[in-house]
Formats: sequence, structure tokens, C-alpha cells
Amino acid sequence: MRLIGRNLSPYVRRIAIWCALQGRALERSEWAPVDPAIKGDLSRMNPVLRVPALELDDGSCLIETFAICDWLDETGSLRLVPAAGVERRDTLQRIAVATSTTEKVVALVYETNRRPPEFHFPQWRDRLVEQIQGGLAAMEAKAPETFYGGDSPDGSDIATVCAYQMAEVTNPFLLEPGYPKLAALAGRAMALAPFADTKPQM
Ligand SMILES: N[C@@H](CCC(=O)N[C@@H](CS)C(=O)NCC(=O)O)C(=O)O
Repeated sequence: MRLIGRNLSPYVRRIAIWCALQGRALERSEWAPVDPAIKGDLSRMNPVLRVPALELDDGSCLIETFAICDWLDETGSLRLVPAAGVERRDTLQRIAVATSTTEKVVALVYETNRRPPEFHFPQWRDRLVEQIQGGLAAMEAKAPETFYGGDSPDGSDIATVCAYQMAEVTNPFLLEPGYPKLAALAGRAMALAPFADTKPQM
């Protein structure tokens, strides 16, 4: 299996951690999706030119984080989202809050770090910051003492830590309100190789 994309992408990182926690061997192609040199290859894997893409051993290619994680859980030896019931619903809802927050962090990166200054749109930036801080506050309010998954992380721990650390690495001011329970969760996660080995770098 080959994972396309860099750990700077919180979506790619989620897949890398998911695979590591399941004990799967993974090849990596750390492509930046906007790199013109890989455009042809990436477009064959994802027509929308986004990462992550997961190339399977039979040559088929999966896209969209939720769909990739669903396949990993269906075919893996360890489920990171419960198969049914209220536990599944609650785990998916935690992933939904983390993913919504992540989308806004990524949008803020494009707005402030990528868009030329003359095209900056301050009202949009302010809305993104408000949305991100809403998401971080909601995650902080429900952050677990150990992991949501108990002694070891589940899919919602992965999504939560990836969202928090994406904000930390790209726009640290986002954490200024203080999210001590999320910081502690990230600290516990970073003691584990699947998280430490995929630390995002700018
Ligand atoms: N909904 C997608 C989002 C993936 C995504 O936005 N990836 C970003 C990198 S963090 C990307 O490829 N951006 C390039 C672009 O949109 O042009 C998923 O969950 O996999």
C-alpha cells in the first residue's frame, strides 16, 4: 500500500497514524498536491488533485479520508471506530467535530499563508478563526483523561490530535485561548511512535 501526501496534511497524517496503529506496512510518497511535477500522477489517483490518496496493492486507489478510514477498519485486524451502536455514533461525531475544525484550519492556511496579501479578505479570515476556536473549545470540553479509545487511541483521538497539532504548527496564535486538556491529549499521543513519527513540519 502506498500513501500519497505529506504529514503536514492533517488528513494524510490521520491515514498514516491509522495504518501504523493497525500494524500495516505503508509506503509513502510525500507529494505536495500543488506541485506541478506530480500533477499528472496525482490526477490519475485523485481527479480533484487532493491528498490523501491510498494506492492499494491491487492498483486501485482510494480517496477521501472518511472513505479510506472506513476501508481500513473493514479490512484491518483492529477497528479504530466501533462497528455499531452509540459508541460508533459518538466516535464518528467526535471525528466530525475534529474534521470540521481541520477543514477550517486548512482554509486559514490557504487564506493567510498562500493567498497573496493583496487578495486577503479580513472578514473571511476572522470567520475562520471564530470557527476554529469554536471547534477547539468543543474538543477541549470533551477531551478524555486518557484516550477516547481507553488505554490506546481510537479514530477520534487521531482526528482530534491531528486537528490540534495542525493549528499549532501552522498558526500557533490559534491556541492562545489555552486548551490544556487538548495539549495533554496531544502530549500522551506524541509518546506513541505512530504520532511522533508523523509530526507535521512546516
Ligand atoms: N475532504 C478531503 C480533504 C483533503 C484535503 O483538503 N487535502 C488538502 C491537503 S490538507 C489538499 O489536497 N489540498 C490541495 C487542494 O485542494 O488544491 C479528505 O478528507 O481527504
